[in-house]
Amino acid sequence: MPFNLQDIEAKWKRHWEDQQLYKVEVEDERPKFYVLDMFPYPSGAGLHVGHPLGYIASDIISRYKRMKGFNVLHPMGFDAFGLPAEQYAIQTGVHPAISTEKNIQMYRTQMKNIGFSYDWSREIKTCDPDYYKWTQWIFIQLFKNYYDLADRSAKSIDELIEYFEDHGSEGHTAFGNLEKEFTASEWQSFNTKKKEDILMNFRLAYRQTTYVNWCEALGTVLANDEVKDGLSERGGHPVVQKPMLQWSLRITAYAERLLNDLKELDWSDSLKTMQENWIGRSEGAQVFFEIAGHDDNIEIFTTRPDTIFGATFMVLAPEHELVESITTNTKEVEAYLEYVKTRTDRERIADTKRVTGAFTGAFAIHPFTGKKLPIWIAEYVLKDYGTGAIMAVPSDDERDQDFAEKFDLDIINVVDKTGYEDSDVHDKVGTMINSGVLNGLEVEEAIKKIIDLIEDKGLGKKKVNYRLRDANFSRQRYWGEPFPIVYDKEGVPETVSLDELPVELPELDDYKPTSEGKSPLARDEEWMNLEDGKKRETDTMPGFAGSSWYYLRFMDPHNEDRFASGKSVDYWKSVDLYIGGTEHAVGHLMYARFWHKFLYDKGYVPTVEPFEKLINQGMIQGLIEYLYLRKEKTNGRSHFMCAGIVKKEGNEEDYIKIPVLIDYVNNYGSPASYLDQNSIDQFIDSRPEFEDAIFECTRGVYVDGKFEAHRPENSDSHLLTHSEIGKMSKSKFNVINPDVVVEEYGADVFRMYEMFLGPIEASKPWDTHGIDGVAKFLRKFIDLFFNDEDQLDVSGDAPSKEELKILHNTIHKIEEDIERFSFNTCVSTFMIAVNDLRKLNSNNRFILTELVKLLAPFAPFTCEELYERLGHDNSIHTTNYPVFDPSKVKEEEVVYPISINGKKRGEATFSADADKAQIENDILENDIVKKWADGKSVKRVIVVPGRMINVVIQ
Ligand code: ANZ
Repeated sequence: MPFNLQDIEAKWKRHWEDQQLYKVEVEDERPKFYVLDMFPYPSGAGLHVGHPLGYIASDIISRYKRMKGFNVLHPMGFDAFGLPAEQYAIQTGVHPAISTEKNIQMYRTQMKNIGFSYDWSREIKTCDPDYYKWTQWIFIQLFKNYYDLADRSAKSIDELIEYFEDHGSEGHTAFGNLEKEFTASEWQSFNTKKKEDILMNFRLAYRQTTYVNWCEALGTVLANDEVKDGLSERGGHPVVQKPMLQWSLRITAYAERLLNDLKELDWSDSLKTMQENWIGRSEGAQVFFEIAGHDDNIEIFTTRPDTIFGATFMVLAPEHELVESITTNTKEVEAYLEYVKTRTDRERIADTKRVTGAFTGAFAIHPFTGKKLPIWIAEYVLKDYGTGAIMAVPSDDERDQDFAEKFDLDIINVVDKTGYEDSDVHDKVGTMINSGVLNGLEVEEAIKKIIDLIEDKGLGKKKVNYRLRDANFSRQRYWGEPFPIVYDKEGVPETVSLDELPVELPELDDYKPTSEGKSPLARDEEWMNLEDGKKRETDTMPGFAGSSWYYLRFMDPHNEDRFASGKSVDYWKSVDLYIGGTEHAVGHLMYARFWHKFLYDKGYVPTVEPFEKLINQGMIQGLIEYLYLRKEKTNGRSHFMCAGIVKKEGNEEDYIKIPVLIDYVNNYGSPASYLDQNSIDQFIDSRPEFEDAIFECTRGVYVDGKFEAHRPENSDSHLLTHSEIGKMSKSKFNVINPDVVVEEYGADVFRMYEMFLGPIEASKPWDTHGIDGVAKFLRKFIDLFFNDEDQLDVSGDAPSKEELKILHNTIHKIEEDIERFSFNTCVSTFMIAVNDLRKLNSNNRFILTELVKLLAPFAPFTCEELYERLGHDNSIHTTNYPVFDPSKVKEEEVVYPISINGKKRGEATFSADADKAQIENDILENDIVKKWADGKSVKRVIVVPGRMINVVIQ
């Protein structure tokens, strides 16, 4: 081996950094290409081999585009605010900024080891005050704007104020809910607080009462996934839904545009569908039902107004604002409300089998029949969807049907589906019956007719509803962006002035939330209380704040006067290629699109979408080894059983599976599938709570650290585990650190191997069986350049036709495959090319120089070294990409299949540039044709050049 792969890495890493090879600037005359990875949260665990999969793909594209003459922006940064650092701080007292910085350093080193061509001069961290200054600035813009439905654009709230001054609320076109209309003179007479309360209904960043998961015992608000069955995941304490005033972002204003603009994006269909479902557009009607003996109406949203004659009762969400005023059945309702408090929205949606509810005692009046409909409250009606109230049609809605059956309510069939045998209750088909004026109509006609009637009678109107909810933007945590908001003595919020930005996070001694469920910032009185009795907002922003616009900051990361200069956003525009995991399909990608559209409306960015093309890399999975733990203890002891015993004799439901550590590093994908005495000791070390557990295997039992044989003593007794393929994660003990692989094989082998594992979008288990094959390929490639004494040995002769053909076929295939992001097939193409050149004993300088350029995006270290050894003093990564010449791969001869009367009878070879007329002529002299003609006449010859010849004989 002329050089060791690992030895050259340090040299080139330093060199690229010294030369600032990947640093870019705006260059107006050059075309740009912006390739972005979803930036990571720097956790203490570091990168595992799953993370770089997308990074390697994007790096290949970046290097390829650079060599194709593009000015490539390829940055990296860190999504650095978040819960783990805060929890670590609570446990250890180490400030999150310190632990985060340490983790970032580890990530940066790991990434540099893999040779990514990031422009590190643009690195950003969302927790950096210079960065979050602009996150706060965007929040202020959202606060100061509303969405105008007439213009379909964000507008300054001052314009709305002006409108109210002149016209009152009548005819306004702002997106939002107004509780009560007012005139211009009423508006003028309102005090500041009242005006602010009204404006809060329209601002794009606004405060409203939302429900949080409140755990009294832990004294904290919990995220949805920290709650299970009404209990905190940590500690199992009761969690209730508690109303709290919190900041929200009015993303719902953009629902329609977020949906429509999806069409133009080069994203996968599955990703688009996920976003469509999340936005959840439903067409239907809003209908008002009077309440007997009350002035108030119940407003419902239905997608099936045609079934209105089948409505036999009404259901309100338990949190509906009318519940209190209409309830006469107080005891039952109060008890039910207590129960609902323990249920998260997620559980309420998921538990379709749990049918619960309470009758309020009140009745609504059916707008067409005048019948009295009992009004119930039930958890299956959600407060935040539609209007939080429904007309229940048990004949055509499953949940309503279950409810009616359980509580013995009427069911009236209104849709006759006998003509539609294969249809089920969800299909909008059938003929209307028992439905007064609608009788005899088909469902689709009935929907149109009833909406007309509803509108004519002033009972409501046609309406489009979206499932999308406004985004809760407050967290009662420390490690996030402070809000740029202060409250005056009356509690009216105002934004801090721009020259006061950033509002920096203060240092604290204690990072726990306060006992009232406020953020720990509320403990820092000095920070919170300002002169004139004003107070700062003490909540912080959620994780998605900083990640909603980071791609813009990369365009101009050090700008102190603007989030990014106009010049830079006009040049870089939006991300051409974005690569990341599907876990961000709806959260991050939806919020970023929303912020981008808002900034577009305000003229800050020139494009309507942030990410033109998006690829979701698949997950690299790992083997997880599980021990089975019996749910019921044996004599008060935890009891682990051999997987084999459970599979054979046990009932899996009676066991809990506990992931255990397997020795991956030494075994590379062939883990021990059993635990011996030594491993059990290790397990107990890591999980001391199982110190006195019993470990039972087919051959005996381990108790108190000793093995007792059931059967004749057997020295290699062990506890069989059960293996499954699953997520690679620290908690599953199956994480493989790329550093280890890079150290053993070199970064280039690691890069190519990850690509070789399979299509970028597919999930695949980490399996190192093939890694030696890739290492061998790279060695063979290098060997083409050197003789047996490891000296460079390339021939300066003109390349032969065969060599040129191999080269240009390779250029063609690699280029085509890179353009369609098929990197695994690129690796195979390289392998084939090297084998073909070896067969020719080729060491041609020209061919090898071109080939090394083709390989450079994949194996940047090796190719840079080879290029230097070939005598170049510039970097290979800034040279021009080889150009495919079709004439070099043209076949000299073409073998044609000959068919006689449509049946293949033989073959004939013609020169590749023989024209049609010539072939038609020459084929008549062909022996096969002569034989089959056998004296008969040739009626017609059909030639498809390059493809086939058919001779018609009669
Ligand atoms: C009467 C009806 C009859 C309905 C029927 C459905 C079928 P999507 O498509 O999801 O928008 N609904 C409305 N608001 C609700 C809420 N807050 N919680 C739970 N359910 C709610 O579905 C809209 C339908 O879901 C509405 O149409 C309503 O039930 C219910 F044969 O009204 B329907």
